[in-house]
Amino acid sequence: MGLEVWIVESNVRIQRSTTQSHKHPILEPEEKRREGVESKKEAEKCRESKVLLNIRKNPLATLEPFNAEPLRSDLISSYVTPVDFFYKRNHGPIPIVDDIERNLPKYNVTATLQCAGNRRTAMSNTKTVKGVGWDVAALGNAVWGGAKLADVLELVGIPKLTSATPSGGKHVEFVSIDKCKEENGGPYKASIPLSQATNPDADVLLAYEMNGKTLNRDHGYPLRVVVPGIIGARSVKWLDSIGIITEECQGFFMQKDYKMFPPSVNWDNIDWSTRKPQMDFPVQSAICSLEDVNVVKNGKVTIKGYAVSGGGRGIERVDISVDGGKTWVEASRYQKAGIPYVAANKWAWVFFEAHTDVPKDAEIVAKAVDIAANVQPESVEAIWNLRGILNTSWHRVHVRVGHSNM
Ligand SMILES: Nc1nc2c(c(=O)[nH]1)N[C@H]1C(S)=C(S)[C@@H](COP(=O)(O)O)O[C@H]1N2
Ligand SMILES: [Mo]
Repeated sequence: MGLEVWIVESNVRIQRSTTQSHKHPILEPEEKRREGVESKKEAEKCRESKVLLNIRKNPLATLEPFNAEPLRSDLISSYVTPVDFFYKRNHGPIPIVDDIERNLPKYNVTATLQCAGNRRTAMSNTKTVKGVGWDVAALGNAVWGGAKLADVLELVGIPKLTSATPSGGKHVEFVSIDKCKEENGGPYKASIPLSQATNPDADVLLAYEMNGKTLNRDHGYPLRVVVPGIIGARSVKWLDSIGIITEECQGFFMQKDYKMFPPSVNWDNIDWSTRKPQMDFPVQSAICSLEDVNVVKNGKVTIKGYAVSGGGRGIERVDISVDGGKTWVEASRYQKAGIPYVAANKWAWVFFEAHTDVPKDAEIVAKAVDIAANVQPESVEAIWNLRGILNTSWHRVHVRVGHSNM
């Protein structure tokens, strides 16, 4: 993997090889300038390919860090999200890293990565929340290619299905090489439980490919972690080192961010230590074939979108309502065109579709149910939280039935 291994007393550390001409890329002022240019170029490229930059809708977002999501309709134009249409979420400038060797068995895992802040803008409509203002497309579904973390850990003497090492290691920490202001210029980092990391069925990857091609810089080139079924924040990009630690990672994004608080907590009474870092994401769905207040001609609409749940829970059902949730019809679901969905791929989203008549000025609603019978909550108020994460409330779109003279 181009990873070097040290075993230091109780700590196991795996680090990216720093041999040959490797320079730490973001220390060089020249490289740093190039980085800025490169990420702007990437941004331009995305604009050309019609990815809607978040910056256009949200004055708080900037090109650096580069945050972008596609249009709803582009998101569902392909089951496997093309790299250009895959949302980008960064906390610092995008670094440049040398390539690595690849010498462990390669696995391809189709998994949906979702930012915990997906659908945050709608949560802010209830009461302002802090964070990047995403619409419903801060997620994507890719075929990730790479080595299983369980195999890498076995190489350094940690057997499969281990929950604690003899010296008390219980968590696996991923440290990046990027620099984030929230970490006072230090790298982005996160951890997952050792039991998950060493479970081959959890499909945690050290990925170097996305949709059959070498990972690009936006998405973590040369090596990133992909942890299926949990919020995107734990899938660390531009991996520099992996450590086995006793307590979960103490980094900013584990301890001072990406935690789910109740609606009663505000910025004056928040105590970050009272909550665990968010891992699994709950059941989610959104309508992508319609924008708010689309005018439909003849009262017939096609309602299409995605549904996905965390923790490997498949989607049992997607219900659609055209009267704000009074009555429902079940949508069809598919992962592969023409093949009925029977919880085939537990890490990947399903697309849903329903054709229906709509009354005048309809409120169209989607709600998904996962295989554990978890249902999306009806109201956003009930799950409002100050960081605006995990808005999984029923997705509602308003349409009007128009006449030809409108
Ligand atoms: N090194 C590093 N890894 C990171 C981030 C980051 O800023 N730096 N952002 C995280 C967040 S919050 C998300 S949602 C995903 C986004 O992955 P993507 O940009 O490939 O879609 O990467 C995660 N990994
Ligand atoms: Mo995120």
